[in-house]
Amino acid sequence: MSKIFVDACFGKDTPYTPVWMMRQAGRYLPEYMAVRKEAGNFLNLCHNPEKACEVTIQPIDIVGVDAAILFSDILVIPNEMGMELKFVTGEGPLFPSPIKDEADLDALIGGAKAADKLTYVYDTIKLLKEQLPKDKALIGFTGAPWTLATYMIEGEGTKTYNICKKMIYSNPDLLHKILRKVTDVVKLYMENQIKAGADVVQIFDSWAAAIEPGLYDEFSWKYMVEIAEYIKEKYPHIPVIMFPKGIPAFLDKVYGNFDVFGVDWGTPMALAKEKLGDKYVLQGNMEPCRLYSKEETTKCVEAIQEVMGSKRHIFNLGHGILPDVPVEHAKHFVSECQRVSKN
Ligand code: 1CP
Repeated sequence: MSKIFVDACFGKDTPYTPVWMMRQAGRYLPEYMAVRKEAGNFLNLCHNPEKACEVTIQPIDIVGVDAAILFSDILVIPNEMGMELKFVTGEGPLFPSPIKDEADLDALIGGAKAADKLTYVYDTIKLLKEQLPKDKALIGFTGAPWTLATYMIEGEGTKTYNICKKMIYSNPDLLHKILRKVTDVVKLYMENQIKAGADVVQIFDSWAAAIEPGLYDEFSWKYMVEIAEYIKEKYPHIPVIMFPKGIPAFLDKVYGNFDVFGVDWGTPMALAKEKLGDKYVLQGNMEPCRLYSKEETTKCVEAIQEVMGSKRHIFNLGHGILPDVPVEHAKHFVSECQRVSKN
């Protein structure tokens, strides 16, 4: 059975423009909170394929999106490379022993040894292939090497990125060694997700904007492109989505073999279309906080539709949905995207 989401990723005509939301399986859904409570904590939920599968499917059933994104987290990768990981309630992720020097990096597990430890992710995907409606696509994902490295070096989320930035300017060789080791794991991790049944994969570079535009290729984009090209060469039928957040100054320099470019909410869709619309299908890009108002949501969906005109487009938010958005408003966003784009 053909999947409207996969067709749209390849720029084929579809009955309407498909829609999903970044972070669609999460805390704004009471049903998610119930399963998370049963699991005890967030990492237990990621490690439990039955429960991870259940929360992956919730937004399909409850909100009506056209694709499911695997329930997991980008940080399971450094965790399985050997870095202890804690999720501190209310404060987010914490690696108590971040990478300080080459010896710390050398102590981490690399390549297939690390990628093959993520069995709970592959088991979740296999279960999802049995349980997801056949017309819905399953999106696998990873963090970009740079975004993963920010947590591995800083030890936690950061506003200033000062430790990573110090490394960019004073020890770039070590940063490249970290990015190389992570890239090699991520290539195999993506491949394993595809072998388990992922229909599409997305690379999240959530912290792209921390790098000055002139250095973005060197420290992030080229590694993302290497991952995308590895996948496209071996699995040309699997669409690859790149989502670098907050880099409008880099739009002129975007290159590489992938299918969909994820546009963040700070980049006007018309600008992205002008620069990249001929080369890539575009995904995005409503400012997620518009979800607080149904009227503002409708206005924005109509404006994006006006620019994209039901061609070479996938509706999404321009970053993740926030936990205090009413579920009704998320449903409204999804149905409005499907309504305005109907052929
Ligand atoms: O239940 C909870 O309280 C945990 C909150 C939570 C959830 C629901 C975290 C911790 N991760 C997730 C799931 C998650 N993370 C998904 C699930 C699938 C879906 O989208 O529905 C995905 C794709 C991610 C990816 C992720 N994790 C990113 C990239 C996407 C983005 O939003 O930019 C990043 C940066 C993370 C790190 C992370 N994990 C969790 C938190 C709170 C964070 C962000 C911390 C920070 O701001 O630095």
